[in-house]
Amino acid sequence: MSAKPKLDRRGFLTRGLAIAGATLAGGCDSELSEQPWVKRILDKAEALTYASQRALVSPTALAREYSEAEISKDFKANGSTEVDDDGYRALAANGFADWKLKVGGLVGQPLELSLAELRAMPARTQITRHDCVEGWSCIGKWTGVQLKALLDKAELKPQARYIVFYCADDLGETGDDDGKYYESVGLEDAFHPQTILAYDMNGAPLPIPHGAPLRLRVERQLGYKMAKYVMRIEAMDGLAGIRGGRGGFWEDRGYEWYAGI
Ligand SMILES: Nc1nc2c(c(=O)[nH]1)N[C@H]1C(S)=C(S)[C@@H](COP(=O)(O)O)O[C@H]1N2
Ligand SMILES: [Mo]
Repeated sequence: MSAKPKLDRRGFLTRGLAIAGATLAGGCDSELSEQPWVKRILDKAEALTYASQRALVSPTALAREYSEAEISKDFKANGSTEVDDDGYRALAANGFADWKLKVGGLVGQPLELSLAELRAMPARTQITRHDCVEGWSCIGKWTGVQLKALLDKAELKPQARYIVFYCADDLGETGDDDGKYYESVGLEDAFHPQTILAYDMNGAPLPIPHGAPLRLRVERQLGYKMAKYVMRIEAMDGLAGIRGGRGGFWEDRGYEWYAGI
């Protein structure tokens, strides 16, 4: 078991339940989300998370990193596992050679970067545990570019308070942008050294079920913050004007914006 802080209530409860549930095959525990009693306990833990995290654990502390031997053999894919969009499929068919990440909003220097250009930037690799709010965890190895390096390159403006990630998948199935997945983080997480845009998973190009060609890893937060299929990043001074106004697809549907673990 990990040496996580005692105050990590959700992690503590989740791991305890995982042991009780004894569904640890392949290094990922699952099935827990099906249990209403698990959901009730996690809901109660939610209220404690933000207060204890922000008051007593530094937001700049590093998330635990694991060894190669601890990588989950079968990392669960969750939420969207493909993108039902012709434009995306065309990009995928071509190995994302024509794909470009757009960086805009409150920046002095808007960017459009190809995968090759992202891969040419300094890379960071980290082996971390992904904790889904549904009650399962998997350990994976992620390689990508630090978000801070991208924001520096784009000359982030001082008015910027949030970084918003726009994804390709229409999880809400509205057929327009309203149903598309999106997420956002504050500047502490944006500048955190373990906050990366990953193009490799476990030493190979990021597979489509896990968010190809690029996904966010924000290791101090829960799984739903880790936007997959990221197409565009925008620096903003507020979140109220974006879609449901609460800073993310699941946040607009009631989840906490600050999902610290
Ligand atoms: N674009 C997009 N990003 C997403 C999701 C999604 O459905 N679409 N699901 C989120 C949730 S709830 C989790 S737990 C993780 C799952 O990542 P994985 O498929 O690599 O396990 O992605 C997160 N990011
Ligand atoms: Mo999740």
